[in-house]
Amino acid sequence: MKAGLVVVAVCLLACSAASWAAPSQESAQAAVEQALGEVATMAQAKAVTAVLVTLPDGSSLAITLGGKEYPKGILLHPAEGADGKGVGRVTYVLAGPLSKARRFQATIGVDDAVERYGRGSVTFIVEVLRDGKWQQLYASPVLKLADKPLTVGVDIAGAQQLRLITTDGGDGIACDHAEWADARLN
Ligand SMILES: [Ca+2]
Repeated sequence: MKAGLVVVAVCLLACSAASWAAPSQESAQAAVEQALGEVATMAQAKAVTAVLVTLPDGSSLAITLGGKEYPKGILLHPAEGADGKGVGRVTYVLAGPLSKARRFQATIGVDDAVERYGRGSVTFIVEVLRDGKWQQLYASPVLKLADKPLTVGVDIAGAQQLRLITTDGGDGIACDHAEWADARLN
């Protein structure tokens, strides 16, 4: 895989629940492994991972929140589970250089790309595994397409794993282009 590019989710432009392809377990694991490798080589720059929105034809779209483009970030579109609720998760093992990370920061919101459809509503949750226990460090309100992006900054010192979660905001996953723009560890 190219350095600096990790695909967590493949998202089609047509905005419906049926059109979105959930990442496979294999691709999610590959994303984590790539992220770890990348951070290992970019530790001095305090960078974490770069994830672009990649379309089926191989082209990429910049993440755009509130009219601002972000060259890096994570698209974590919730997927509908057997219970009908939409959830997306990605977990990073904070080993090696990552064990020195003290803060996780990102700008969160629903990508402007779904503006034409006039919908999209999600929540964002940050959890860490510390001393063998999962702790929730952050939970956003329901963010809708028209809402201003929010900034997340949490203390992750001493954590062994970092988990990012998005939910469908309680109304299904259609157009839920949930994005952690400029996600980084410091
Ligand atoms: Ca939703």
